[in-house]
Amino acid sequence: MNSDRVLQVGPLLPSLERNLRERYDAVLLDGQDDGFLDRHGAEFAAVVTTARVGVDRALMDRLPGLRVIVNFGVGYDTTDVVAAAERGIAVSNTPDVLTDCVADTAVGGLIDVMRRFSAADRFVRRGDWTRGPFPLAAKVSGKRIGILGLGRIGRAIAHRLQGFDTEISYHSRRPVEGVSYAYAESPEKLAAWSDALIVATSGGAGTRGLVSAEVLEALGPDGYLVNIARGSVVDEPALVAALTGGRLAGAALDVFADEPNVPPALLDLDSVVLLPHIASATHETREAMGDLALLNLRRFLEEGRLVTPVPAPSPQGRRSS
Ligand code: 8YV
Repeated sequence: MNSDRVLQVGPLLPSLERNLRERYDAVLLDGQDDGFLDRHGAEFAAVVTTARVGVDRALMDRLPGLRVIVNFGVGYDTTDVVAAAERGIAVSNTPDVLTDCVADTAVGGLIDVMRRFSAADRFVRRGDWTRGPFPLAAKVSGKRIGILGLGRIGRAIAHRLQGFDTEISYHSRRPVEGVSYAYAESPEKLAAWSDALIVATSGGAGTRGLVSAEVLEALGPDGYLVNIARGSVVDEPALVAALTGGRLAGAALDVFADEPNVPPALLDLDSVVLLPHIASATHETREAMGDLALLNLRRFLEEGRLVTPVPAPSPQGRRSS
């Protein structure tokens, strides 16, 4: 029996799916009958999945021959990396290749929510311009921007925002060496200082609810929130309450706690920019992510090593991507 098979878990980029089928004769788990894993689970050495789906402990238990999980996406909070480490299963992700697009989206969201471009677009389409001018918005250049999580993406956001003469401060688990931005001791202190707070941490247990009701209160009624990280990092009910109660000026959100479900209260709010998790969603970047996922799979199956392994899990570690 072939015990080196590749299992696809969750829908992937069509070109990646095609490559997996053509080069590895990969099998798609979705749509298989209930007994499929009982009959064939032991045959799979590799899983290729996406940051949106991942592999939990229960699925690993049904794949006793599994040696590698290749994750399409930089975030891997949907894969239980502790369970993988216990079983000696290697895990890879797709860092770096998406940094530009995610940082571009953060800056785009920031400008959109502060200058109210999406709201102004709706205003024009509704025909409201013929009845009077659009209300004034908030200036972006020169503002104080707090970045929560100064990993690759956080740094790329900061780098872009320097071009807007903004002041930048950040909070992460510990100060990052070699950067000149001021370090804030806590998310609350960062939010209290910031005109806008950009969330760029990784998801998972270590960052769950990091942007709490207290952090949103510190950001205040003139403050803006941008989230391109994970919905789990923000206390979403508290965010909705702050926005609907006028205790936060606005938010640009690419990620939500229960995607693709967006809190209904946000749908009618003109002060929020709502994006369907598209920060990395360009042809160029998604192809590069697919190529890197394939490279990880090939190297692992041929040479037993990954090109971009995820860091070893640290208990409750708060990481930045
Ligand atoms: C993608 C992401 O939405 O890389 C991540 O962590 O969230 C995004 O790039 C995801 O990987 C697509 O499935």
